[in-house]
Amino acid sequence: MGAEETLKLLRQSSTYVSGEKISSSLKLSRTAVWKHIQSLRAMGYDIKAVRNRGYLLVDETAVLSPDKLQARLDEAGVPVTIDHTPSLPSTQTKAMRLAAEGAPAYTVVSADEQTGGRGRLGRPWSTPFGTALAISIIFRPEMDMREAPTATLTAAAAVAEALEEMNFRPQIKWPNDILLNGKKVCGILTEMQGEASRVSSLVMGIGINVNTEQFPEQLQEIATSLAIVRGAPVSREETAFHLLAELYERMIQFQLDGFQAVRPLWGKHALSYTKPVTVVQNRQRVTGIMKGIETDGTLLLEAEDGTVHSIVSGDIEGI
Ligand code: BTX
Repeated sequence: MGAEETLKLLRQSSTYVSGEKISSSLKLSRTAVWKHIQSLRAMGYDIKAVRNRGYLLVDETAVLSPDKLQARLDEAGVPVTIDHTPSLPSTQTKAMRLAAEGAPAYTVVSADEQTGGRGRLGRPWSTPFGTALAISIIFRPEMDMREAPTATLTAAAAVAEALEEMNFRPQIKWPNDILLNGKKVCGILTEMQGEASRVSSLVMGIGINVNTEQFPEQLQEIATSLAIVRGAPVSREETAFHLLAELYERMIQFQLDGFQAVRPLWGKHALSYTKPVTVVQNRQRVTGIMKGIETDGTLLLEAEDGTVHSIVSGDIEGI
């Protein structure tokens, strides 16, 4: 409670606010004010402290305020409900549990840090505290499990559109990587629950590197962030807003008119390859020229001998 009030006072001032002023306005001891400043810093707020002057809120770009984000989405008519926690093992695991317990569509689980973030096939996904977006959204579409690949492509198109709205030039690498300058800035994980072939819930997990500056060694060559590309910090809240608004709109389009309605957008952002690529699928490798995707999301590869392979899932090697 006191931390929120302290933050309000700091936001209202463009210069330093003295500790005395905060403690008298909020009727708190100087020690309590200091503790609130420490907890705000731990949440990612950049607060400068100078003796005899007080405290100054320098930069809020690192912080995602769930209340402000929710208010902005409400105002824009995006009917999602944000369920934000500072630290979670994985937003995806929590969202899958909530979905199984009956949570409504458009529940958005988010976190400032994931300690066990996961990608496809059990691969790890890195989400250091306060620098990235980790979001999992529950959808309850009327769809068949076989449509799952196109739901993932729809999410990829939505992410690319959202980043373009923020003046980036994203490229989609089939099926679900979003690249900036040839490096991965976002990953998408789609998981489902259902009976027989009907889907009862579809949970989309999206991780975007927003202000990450230093990646673990094994990612340095392949990963980038919005801040690295822009050369300046980028607001996580702004990024989350564009992402959720786009994702909601594109998923509605997908449910009403199918993937064919979203496909042109996917195509607009898709990386096109002139040289042959190798796709790894269940430890099998197929090399060929990419001929685009089919309406069900499968990748078409024309091998050297002219045969065309339809690839349902896999990873394009390199690039
Ligand atoms: P993927 O299997 O396509 O990619 C995983 C691979 O990406 C890893 O093996 C590693 O090489 C690389 N990688 C890991 N972390 C990063 C990173 N931060 N930036 C760039 N490359 C990285 C992609 O799986 C799907 C990722 C979904 C992540 C979201 S975050 C919210 C939700 N919660 C959760 O646990 N997962 C999803």
